[in-house]
Amino acid sequence: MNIDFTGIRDILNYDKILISGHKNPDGDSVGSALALALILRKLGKSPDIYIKELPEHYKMLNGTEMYTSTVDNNYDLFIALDSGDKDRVEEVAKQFENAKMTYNIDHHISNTNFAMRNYVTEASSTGEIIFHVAKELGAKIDKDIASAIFLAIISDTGLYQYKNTTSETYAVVTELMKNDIDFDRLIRELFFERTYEQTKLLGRALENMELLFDKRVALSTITFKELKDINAKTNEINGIVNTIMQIKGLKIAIFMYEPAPNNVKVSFRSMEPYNVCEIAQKLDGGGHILAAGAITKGRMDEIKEMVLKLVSEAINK
Ligand SMILES: [Mn+2]
Repeated sequence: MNIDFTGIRDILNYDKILISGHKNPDGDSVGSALALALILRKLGKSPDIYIKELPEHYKMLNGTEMYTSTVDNNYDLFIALDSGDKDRVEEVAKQFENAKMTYNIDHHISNTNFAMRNYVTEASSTGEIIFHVAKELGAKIDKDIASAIFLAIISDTGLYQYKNTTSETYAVVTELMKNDIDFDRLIRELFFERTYEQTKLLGRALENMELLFDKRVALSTITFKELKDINAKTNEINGIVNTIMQIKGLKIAIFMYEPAPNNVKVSFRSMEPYNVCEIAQKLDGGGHILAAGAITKGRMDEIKEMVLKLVSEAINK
């Protein structure tokens, strides 16, 4: 790994340490923060890890009781993880400003080097960097640390399917596997497990799906009533749009549902060169070029018409 770790060992000179990932934490944010906290705990430190609310599907990791949403105002050292810029730690921005020393460990090439010390390099995930941090600090990787780093890596690489996966990533995973981690359980729980209601909901969504614009676009909807009938919670909706996007030859996948009456959430996925972020922005949403979304007020049929008009413009451009 091509990274200058000069000064990283100074972490051990501080006593009151706060570790933070980014807002709306993903698996890399959660896993790398937990791994670093466990590493520091092995070295005699008791860091706090800030998280507003730990998403349910990360609770399978050991050590998650270390996460807290109540933090003090004054820390000696603030370590920001997986955050490309200072805005990403907004919920603890005050703690960042107040800290005597700040570290920034991240793998986003767009990182703005916003801390006093910055350890930024291209890697599959922040978790992959934390593996090397453990070596630098002289901490022995154990099963819990290895599991947290493993979760970070599989989460950011989509189980090694994205281009950010490198031979170095596999080399790190090879080391992690020596710690007897429950990789099968972690992979299943993170990527494949669905509740009964989620499975019913997916079935209904696929049944409701229409193929449009010369088979280039697929759209599906779930109404508030259908959601109630299946007894599904709104956090069980995740991933339906990705399943739709798996259709061979599809360019744009759209999934719309009503979390509440007259409230419609729209999710988009696309293949290059189609930019669904532009479409989402016209609905006051946003996201990435190939994955975006919006929450809109109004009736499902009205919003669907609006969405199809925007999609038609984008696809016929
Ligand atoms: Mn990441």
